[in-house]
Amino acid sequence: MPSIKIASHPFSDQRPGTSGLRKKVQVFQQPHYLENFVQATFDSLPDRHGKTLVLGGDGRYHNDVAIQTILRMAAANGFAKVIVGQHGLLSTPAASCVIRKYQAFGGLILSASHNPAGINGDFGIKFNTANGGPAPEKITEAIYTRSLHLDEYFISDSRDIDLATIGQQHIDEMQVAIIDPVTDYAELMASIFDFPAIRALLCNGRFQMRFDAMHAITGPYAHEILEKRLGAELGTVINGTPQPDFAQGHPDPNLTYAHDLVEEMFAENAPDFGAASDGDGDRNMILGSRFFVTPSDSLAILAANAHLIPAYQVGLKGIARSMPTSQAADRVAEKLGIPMHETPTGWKFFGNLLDDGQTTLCGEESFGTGSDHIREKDGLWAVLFWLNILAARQQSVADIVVEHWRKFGRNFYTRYDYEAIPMEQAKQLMSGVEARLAELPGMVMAGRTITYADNFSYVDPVDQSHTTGQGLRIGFDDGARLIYRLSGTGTDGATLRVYIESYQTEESKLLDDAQQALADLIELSDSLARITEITGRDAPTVIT
Ligand code: G16
Repeated sequence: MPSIKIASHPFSDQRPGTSGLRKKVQVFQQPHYLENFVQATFDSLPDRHGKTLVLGGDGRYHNDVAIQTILRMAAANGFAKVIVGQHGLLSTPAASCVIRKYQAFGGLILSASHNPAGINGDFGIKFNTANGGPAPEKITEAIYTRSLHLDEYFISDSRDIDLATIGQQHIDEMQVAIIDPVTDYAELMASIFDFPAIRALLCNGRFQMRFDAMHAITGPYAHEILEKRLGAELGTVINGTPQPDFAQGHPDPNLTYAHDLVEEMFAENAPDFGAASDGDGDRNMILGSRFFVTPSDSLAILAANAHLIPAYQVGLKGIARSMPTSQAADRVAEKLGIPMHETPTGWKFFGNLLDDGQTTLCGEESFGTGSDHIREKDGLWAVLFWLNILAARQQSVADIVVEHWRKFGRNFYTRYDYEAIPMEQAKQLMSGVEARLAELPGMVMAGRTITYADNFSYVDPVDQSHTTGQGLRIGFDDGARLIYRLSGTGTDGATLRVYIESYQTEESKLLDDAQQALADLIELSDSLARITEITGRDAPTVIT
């Protein structure tokens, strides 16, 4: 079939955000909208000819249609081969794993992560480079610039490919390899962790675990790895069949949205260990019996226990965290005598540090943890890491966390999200705080002295790229911090995120409730930014 050139017109709203282009499904369904973004991406990659592309998504509504379109466009744009997950499925971490394993030129991942799906939900697409990680800003900006002028795209005139059958097919000259989406990833996990020890824990007749796949992509991965390869009892994985609308849920593994799991983990006779992952499988939430582990604490605890994991026994090269993530991991890095890196929000900022061997573990407060095994955060990897620690230490989750606090002190932490506020209000609020940054240092607020106040910027130590405007930080003399930031992943108005942290070493206060321990800072965060006054909201949409 010949490739054809289709006349189109530029779209003005195709600038990728924190993680690719995310929009309402209906936006993506506009004629030429997806095609324009894909062509803008291909045009930004002049050396793509004759190369291999990886393709897959989290199975959300529109995934199937978009996959076929992209396959035809890849054929018309000179790719020699596309490796695609069966049924068009690949979790984000699995896509990163496959890109690296088969030394592909890059990959397109179709997902809007934890955002709801379905015809009225969100869709998304992002490009990952040959290292398996999200494209850096110089590429995403080039894609955006190209999209502003693009008025034609190239697509093969061929029919849809049968994506149900594993094996080789062709579109014109291009080879399409349909692979099992789980196998390569499962093998990678087995090479990192002590599977026999985890199997012994899961099969000891006492240990109970629950994993909530939230009707999204991690279901098949969790069934295969936890139940089949590691012998966990059938039923360990709940909500394990991916659905295009995620059963009308919100597949964000936090205390609000993972309610099935949270209910069970906080009931009498709760399982020993609970975990959940998100829409595309890169996030994780870790729970013990009636115990929640904050993502920031989780990163610190993984780092402090990494010597128990086969792949990390050689030692960690460094730890990296996004700026709003609590400073708990910094204390572990200090103790281990390894570098600690603070980056802007967005996994893409870890890529250079990982490629350059400057860090081994990375983490974000937004329920993301990962390592140099791939270049994306990785939900099931974090779950297996915890299982490996539990198998080695034979203690409860709560005991491990409390012991950690006794040794390192506790970083109390909470995040307040105000979702879907009008953009104008969000801008007014942020510029109001920004205007005060210069006068804040030296002032005493919430019983503490402010030592610095700035708008976070970052110079990448590897390529010296400079990123500015990454969140307003107010730091106090006792280690406490208040941070204001606008989300880069929302699709509805603006989402204001307020990150609140304090540091406590007094033994008698280590087990205090976080909301109470942070009450004075929470109050200050509202009055300082005039949140209630400007937005009219008297409570956040989500507290984590
Ligand atoms: C994405 C990025 C993460 C980031 C998160 C939250 O996660 O990959 O690095 O921390 O968004 O971003 P924001 O605060 O701007 O909404 P995911 O899981 O949505 O791909």
